[in-house]
Parts: sequence; C-alpha cells; structure tokens
Amino acid sequence: MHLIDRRTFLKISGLTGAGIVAPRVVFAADATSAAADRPQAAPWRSRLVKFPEKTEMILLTDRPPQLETPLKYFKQDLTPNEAFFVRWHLSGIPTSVDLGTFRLSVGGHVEKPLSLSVADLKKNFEPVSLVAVGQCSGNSRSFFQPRVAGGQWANGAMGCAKWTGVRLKDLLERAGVKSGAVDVRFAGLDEPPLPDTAKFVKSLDLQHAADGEVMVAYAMNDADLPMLNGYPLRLIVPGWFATYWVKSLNQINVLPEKFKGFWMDKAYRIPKADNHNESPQRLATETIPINRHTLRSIFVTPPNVAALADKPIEVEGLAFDDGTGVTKVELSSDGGKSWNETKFVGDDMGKYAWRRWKTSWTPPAPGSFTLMCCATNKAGVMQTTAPQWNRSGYQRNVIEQIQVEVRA
Ligand SMILES: Nc1nc2c(c(=O)[nH]1)N[C@H]1C(S)=C(S)[C@@H](COP(=O)(O)O)O[C@H]1N2
Ligand SMILES: [Mo]
Repeated sequence: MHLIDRRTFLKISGLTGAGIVAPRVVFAADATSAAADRPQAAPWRSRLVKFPEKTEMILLTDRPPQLETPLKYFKQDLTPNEAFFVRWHLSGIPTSVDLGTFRLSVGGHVEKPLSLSVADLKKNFEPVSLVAVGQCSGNSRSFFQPRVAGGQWANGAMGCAKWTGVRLKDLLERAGVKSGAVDVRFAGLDEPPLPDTAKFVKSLDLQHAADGEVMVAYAMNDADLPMLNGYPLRLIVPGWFATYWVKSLNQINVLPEKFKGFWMDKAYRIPKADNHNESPQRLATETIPINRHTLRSIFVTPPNVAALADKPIEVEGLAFDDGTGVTKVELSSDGGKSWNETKFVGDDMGKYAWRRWKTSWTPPAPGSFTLMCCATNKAGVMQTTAPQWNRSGYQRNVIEQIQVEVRA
C-alpha cells in the first residue's frame, strides 16, 4: 500500500522543479558581492523547494537534486527524514522501485553469490540499529576563501539519523568471501546521463567493509528511506563522509584487487599532507581518498543575531567527529582569548551521532560581538582557526563564528 502511494506520488509530482516557491528576496545590485562574503545570506538560499517525500528545502540544483537542510532542523537530536539533505551526482536517479523485483546482489570474489530481496534481508539476517551523522564531503563548501567550484552548501549538507538494517559483515559471511579478496565495491540504481559519464561506484577495503559496523540500511528513523535518500537500501559507513554511503544500493562486489574507478581515483580526494591542506598557488601533488569525518562544531543559532546589553541570549549548536567522541564544546566572545564550556543537551545517541550543545551568553555592553565555538574530542584534538583550504572544498571544520549586534 505504502509503496503504491509512494510511486503514484512520485509520478504525479514529477521530480524536476517540483513546487518551486517563488523567491522571497529580490536580487539587489550589490546582493551578489554581499553574498560572496556571507554565503549563508545569499539571496538564492531563501528559495525553498519541496520535492517528493521532502519538506521545504534549500535548492542547490534540481537535476540532479541537491537539497540543503534549513538550520532550524538541527535543533533536534535526529533529523527528520523529510528534512534530511539530498545529494545525487547523476541525473538518472530512481523515482520508483518495485520491491517485488528489486534484488541486492552480493557477488564477485565469493563462494556463493547472493541475490536478496528486501524481505530476505529483513527476515534472514540479524537487524542492527545505529545513530550516525551523514555528512557530505563538501558540507560548508561555500565558506572557503577563495571560493571553490561545486555545490555551494552552507552547513546543511548533513543530518543525524537512526539507521536500521543488516551488517555488511553478515552479508559477506553468508556469501563466503574467497581468500585474496581486497576491496568491496558498491553501486546503486542511479545511472549516468551519458555513456561517457562514470556510474557512481565507491569502494571500501575488505577489512573496513567487514568491520561489523558498516551496514546495509533499510530504515531511517524507523521508517522506509525516502526515495531521494536511497530507498530501498543504502550503505551506512559510520564516521566516514557520506560519499561512501551508496544509495539505492543494489550491487555489492568483492574484488580480488584494488578497485579502480572515477569516483575513487579522480573525485573525492584530499591532499595527502598531514592537515589535508593545500594552497591555490601550490596544489598538492599527492592526494588520497577522503575518509573519516574531522572534528567540528557548528552554530545552530543564526549567523547574525540582534541582542540587548545585559540581557542573556541562548546560543546553541552541535558537534561531532568520526566516532572518537566529542568531550566538550566551548564558546568565546572575545575573539578566542577566553573560552567557556557549554552544556550538552538532548540525548547521547552513541559515538557516531552528533551532540547538541547550548549555553547562554550575556552581552556586556552595546556593540558588535563575535561568538566562536570550538570542540575538543577524546583524542585531545581541538578545532583551530588556522586557515583551511583545498581545491574541492572538502571537510571544512575550522572554528565557526556568528555576529551579535548588541543595542543598549
Ligand atoms: N547511488 C548514489 N549514492 C550516493 C550518491 C550518489 O550520487 N549516488 N552520492 C553520495 C554523496 S556524495 C552523499 S553526500 C550522500 C548524500 O546522501 P543523502 O542524499 O541521503 O543526504 O549520498 C552518497 N551516496
Ligand atoms: Mo557528498
């Protein structure tokens, strides 16, 4: 029943330009230059769109859909399915899936290739659940200076959800991985628009794939995955950037050699240097595939706030890392000279979830104030204000700031 509703819904509404709301902000002559300085205030960001099964989201591109989560949804522990960001690379995305014929294949360098329906997965394997942050490698890309090409995300290309499915390890064991296996590659139902475009295929090394945490999920926050977030199955790679979280997953292949392919060898790479930085004048010559999340904290309080002197304001945000564990988030109102620890709020949902934080700050006097937030984790890693740049605008995690204008 549900499936039929979904199919009909997708057919009726169509995917491109569905229900685009007229812009609420008219471009002013100087709006674009202002937007370059403050990407979060870019006029086009107020143009919200509603795609099938999703709520009103910030539109980056509509073909393929790239939809950003408005900041207000980060005031809760779990990101609702309808508000979870959307990112596809190729325009040939699935808009309906028939569970009667859909099969996930597990093949390649294995003893016994499998062909599994979603019902098989639910019935014949132990279900596991895990809360994890999915974050696009290019989340916050629009804040890089100099600006870089690619989706101009602010901080909303991420979300935190409860994923339920089966361990990839269990699937691999059932198929019987042959000795000499090296990598596992993953592909979904989406197809390239042109024969020369590379299909979206990603890989993990076998050890990682079989670590017992990597999961093939059939549920998101206890419901079916929205079509745009990978219905009916997606890979979950906890603590790793979401580029590996292959959506509408239908092919798992065990390989006896290292996987080679565009989306691993050419795209989604970061400079090999220790801090993964490079400069526009001197691009790194050696790169590696992007991998684990870096530690970061963001403000969920908007980037520009008005306040009154001596009247406390609530400031909130969230923080996460690759599963090492955030231990504290501190706030500075004096440009980083002194820091005050904030309070964690909401639930501790496990090491791959984010932790929300809150504090109250009392402006001492009228004027312009900058607030900064900084996370520390169990490994003693701390965020910094050191300049961060790479050509792809990946894994931004510098200390963030918001402005508070205080009146008497
Ligand atoms: N099949 C498929 N899976 C994919 C992608 C894709 O283009 N095709 N994009 C990846 C990238 S780069 C990201 S950031 C996440 C986005 O997941 P979401 O749309 O559920 O937020 O999906 C990943 N999985
Ligand atoms: Mo991404």
